[in-house]
Amino acid sequence: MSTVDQRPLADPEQPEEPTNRPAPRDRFREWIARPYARRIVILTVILTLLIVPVAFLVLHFMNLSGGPASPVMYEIEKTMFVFTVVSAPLMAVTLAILLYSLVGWGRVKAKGLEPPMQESPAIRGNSTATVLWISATSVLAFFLVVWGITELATITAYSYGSTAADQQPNSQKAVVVNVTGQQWVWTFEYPDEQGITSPTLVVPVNRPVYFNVTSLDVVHNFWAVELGIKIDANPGAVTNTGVTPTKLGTFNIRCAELCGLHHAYMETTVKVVTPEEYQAWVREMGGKRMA
Ligand SMILES: [Cu+2]
Repeated sequence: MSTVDQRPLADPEQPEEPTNRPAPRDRFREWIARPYARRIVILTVILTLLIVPVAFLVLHFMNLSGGPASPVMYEIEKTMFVFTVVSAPLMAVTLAILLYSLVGWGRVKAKGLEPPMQESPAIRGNSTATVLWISATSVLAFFLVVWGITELATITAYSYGSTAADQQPNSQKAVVVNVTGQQWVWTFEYPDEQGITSPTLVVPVNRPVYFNVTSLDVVHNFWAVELGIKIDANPGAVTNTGVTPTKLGTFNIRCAELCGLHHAYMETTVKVVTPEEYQAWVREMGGKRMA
């Protein structure tokens, strides 16, 4: 038995007689009456309902490692979640068609069956479907663009301290840290604390920290994961970013720019401590900051 479809293909140059075309509502009824269409719609709904809690769980498990440890990271995680939820139906319908095609048509082929005959006019060329698809995806995309630009402004304001002081989580004088990347270590220098240096970052909680970032050799990228800040470390130039840590704990710092053989091991930690612990650490490191 041949599995090659011998039916004549529709000639796109010769559309059906308009008088024979059913009304859009009837076409939709015919379409949804097809068993595979109904199964794909049901699969889409189930997958949408699955994707949202999975996204929530992923964020939850990410937070087990300590984040979000700053307002910036909180905004970033909120944005990741909103983007996932809004794109979930589109991801679901794509996955539903893919899964149904793989499983359903795989079974047809395995059993040596003929593919089902066309049951009603193809949805291709249906202007109602086209308009619905384009409007729905445009509205979603527009929402995400507006959300993204708004969040970007918020995050930039938090990171660079350009927000008015009363909108900052804390308006105290910033701790300044000079960050230097080199193959394959980070060094943190505190110019306001007699220039003490440390291979790990230690900062007080609820106080702005301002970073001057540079590199001694190639391009690196200073990424404080749970604090939600990330900026290039370029040789011969200084880049700036800032953050106000709002959670006590030890968090990750990584290099986020492929910089050579041991790039993957170019990591250290940031310890967010109480102001008293910070003073004690500064004294222990040789600084003499007054309380
Ligand atoms: Cu690097």
